[in-house]
Amino acid sequence: MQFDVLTLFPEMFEPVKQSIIGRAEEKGLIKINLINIRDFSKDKHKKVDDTPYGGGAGMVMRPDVVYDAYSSIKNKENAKVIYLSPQGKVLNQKKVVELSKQKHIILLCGHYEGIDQRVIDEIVDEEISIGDYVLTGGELPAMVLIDSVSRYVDGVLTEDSTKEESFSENLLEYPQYTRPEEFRGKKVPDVLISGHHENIHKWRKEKSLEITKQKRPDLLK
Ligand code: 4G3
Repeated sequence: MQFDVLTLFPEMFEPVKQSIIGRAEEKGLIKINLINIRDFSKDKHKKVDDTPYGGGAGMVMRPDVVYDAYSSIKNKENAKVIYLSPQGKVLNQKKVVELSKQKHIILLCGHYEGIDQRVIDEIVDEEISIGDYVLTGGELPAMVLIDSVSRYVDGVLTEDSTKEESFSENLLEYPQYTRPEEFRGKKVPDVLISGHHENIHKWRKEKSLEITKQKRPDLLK
């Protein structure tokens, strides 16, 4: 799966190249291309933004510069262009799984007060938000999307870690325990030590339900 990221701050994506996602890229399972929008400014000062028509605070990213950066991406005929913005539909696990079936995703990261509406209307297929709060740019949301979607690309994670995952069944995770068997007077639940796989499965399912009722009853509705 290929991600092309249109951004003014490609250096922000450095940490993504580490960890599990970095490993997946080394294995050739995913590819992350960073496109610096500033490289497409024709201005001698490499300016990418300007004052808003009609007045008001802040700056707006110019449509021509963003469009030229987008145009530089090759073989984008079947790509889905996503704009990360607080006005988008809020990302959830169902959407993450749906996006993981795409071969090619282009992520547009905005800054300042936003991007000129005309280039958004011209190139964007879908507007997505990672939650109801405002950030200084779309880069962190783009990284959240890359990370969450890449987990579902074949070979990135071990088989059972995504299958067993409670969120795909709309339930929260059951509690996990490891050694020591006793910690500050607290014992690991007997059933987990019993080796009785059927009972363990039943216990975990019950715990998932109990925790979801307690912490996120909205997920059961
Ligand atoms: C566009 C996304 C981009 C318009 C981006 C601000 C939060 C999210 C930006 C705009 C962002 C989010 C950049 N902040 N909740 N900031 O996904 O007003």
